[in-house]
Amino acid sequence: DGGDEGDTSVVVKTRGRTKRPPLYKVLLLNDDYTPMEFVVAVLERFFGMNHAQAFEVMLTVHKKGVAVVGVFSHEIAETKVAQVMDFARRYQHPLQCTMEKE
Ligand code: NFA
Repeated sequence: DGGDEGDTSVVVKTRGRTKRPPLYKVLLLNDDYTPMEFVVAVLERFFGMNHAQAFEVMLTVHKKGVAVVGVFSHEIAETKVAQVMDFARRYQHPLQCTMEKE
């Protein structure tokens, strides 16, 4: 009886180093024209901040020129940047949002 069960073996890799995917900072840039309330609305809508947090971060961008508004995977960061840029364009504000590897 040769048996017809076939090979049920499983390949197991024994590698110790697992590379975590890189994270990306999403940055909001100051400009002279975008209304403060619009920036606050952006931070509430796309970055899940409450009004007080959003106002505080908006003021940081206003005073320092730039601030990190979140840290995400590449795909989520790209989506956030696109959402902010689309929203700003729709209301014809020059607000800029970018991402950079952490
Ligand atoms: N500097 C803008 C103003 O005075 C406000 C602003 C804050 C714009 C943060 C962009 C980012 N209306």
